[in-house]
Amino acid sequence: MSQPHDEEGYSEYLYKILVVGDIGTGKTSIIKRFVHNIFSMHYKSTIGVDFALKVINWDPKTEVRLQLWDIAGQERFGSMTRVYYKEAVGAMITFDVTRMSTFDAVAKWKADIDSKVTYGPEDKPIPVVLLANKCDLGKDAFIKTANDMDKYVKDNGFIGWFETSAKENMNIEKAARFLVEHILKNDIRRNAPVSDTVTPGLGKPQPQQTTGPTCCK
Ligand SMILES: Nc1nc2c(ncn2[C@@H]2O[C@H](COP(=O)(O)OP(=O)(O)OP(=O)(O)O)[C@@H](O)[C@H]2O)c(=O)[nH]1
Ligand SMILES: [Mg+2]
Repeated sequence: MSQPHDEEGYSEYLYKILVVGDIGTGKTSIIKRFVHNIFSMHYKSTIGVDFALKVINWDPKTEVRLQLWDIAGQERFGSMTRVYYKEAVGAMITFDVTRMSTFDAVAKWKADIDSKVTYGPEDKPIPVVLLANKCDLGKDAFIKTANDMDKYVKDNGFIGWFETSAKENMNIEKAARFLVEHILKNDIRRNAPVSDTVTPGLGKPQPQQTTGPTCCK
């Protein structure tokens, strides 16, 4: 594979990011806000997996393309996640601050990711950021204190956590940038030129694996 730098030192990176978390916690809404800057209260549950591409001009010489895999909450009970997780280099796990059960499920999602996807020769866990979503529904709705959350993420191997709101557009970009910083620092897949992995002209990237899932949308 060629180096990602061209003659002028311009680099493009493509990273596959998983967005997981229990049903209705706001994964699709977070992605729609991040990619298209739109939000709707209308709930249409994702079936299987959906995709979105977000291009970030990281700095004048670096473009980062995030291929976001929006995995349906109901997939925690299915058998496809191993296939969906393949070659991911980072993840976001969401929970709904008004529903304790969705927070309880966070550990299950994290364990699922850690057991099914790693990076590098040492098989390190991929960086995962925790999103406490729907924080617009009120501070009182928040089910953990900030100190508890700091401790929780440290104890459970997350790189960090953010209170987010897809509705109010709060902290989504910040959380994504934080994750990308870690991915870049890890130097994961830096040698993969974008032209090898992105289908030109398609807003919706194709799944990278050949034995992959049927995309259900
Ligand atoms: N108030 C509020 N509502 C939100 C927020 N994010 C999502 N919602 C609402 O929560 C519901 C579920 O959001 P989705 O984004 O579809 O949730 P999901 O995690 O993709 O759900 P599945 O695809 O079923 O796994 C929708 O009615 C959204 O409008 C938020 O930040 N604040
Ligand atoms: Mg969804």
